[in-house]
Amino acid sequence: MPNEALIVVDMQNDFCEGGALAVPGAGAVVPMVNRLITRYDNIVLTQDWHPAGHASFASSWADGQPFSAVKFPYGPQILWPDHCVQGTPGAAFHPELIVTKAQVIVRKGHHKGIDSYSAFRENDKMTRTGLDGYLKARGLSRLIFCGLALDYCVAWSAIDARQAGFDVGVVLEATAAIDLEGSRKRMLTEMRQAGINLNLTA
Ligand code: VGL
Ligand code: ZN
Repeated sequence: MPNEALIVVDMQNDFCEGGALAVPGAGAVVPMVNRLITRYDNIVLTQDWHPAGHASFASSWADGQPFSAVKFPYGPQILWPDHCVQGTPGAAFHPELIVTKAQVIVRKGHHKGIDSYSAFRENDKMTRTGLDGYLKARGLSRLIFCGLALDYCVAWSAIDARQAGFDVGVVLEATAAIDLEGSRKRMLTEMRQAGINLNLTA
């Protein structure tokens, strides 16, 4: 469909097996995502792209513990292991991902003090990435999401997309979750409540 875009979220080495923030089952997602990429005409890739010493890294704080929840000026934030540092192999796309068809790559998390799970809006809920304007300028009104991680960057992106007025679906079998303290189940519920179609297949 000419008004559809596939949004491939954070298919990067650090989120795959052996990476700094490996998502269980990520390797199996790659062929599923590639199947979707061959099927869609309009492709957006997102890339988590942090400067060294990013505020979301536990190592940036004196007593920072990876996977602990802390309070940032903009609200709750989870501290993560160092990951997807700009220009490092961990920040590169998985070597088997079909990247040639992508028309745009949105990099997020590049402001040192603000994390960005969503590809539309950073975690302060104010700073915008510009993806919304790009999609609307191209007349792309129906968005299909896949990639990593289901319960963080995929879910936050999909929910923001709904709030921005897009028709949204997620291909669950082309995703994998971090599942931190029930986050997978919680975000599936939030997505369903937001009117996101979770019944698409690869
Ligand atoms: C992500 C945690 C930190 C993701 C990115 O891609 O879901 N999660 N940075
Ligand atoms: Zn990140």
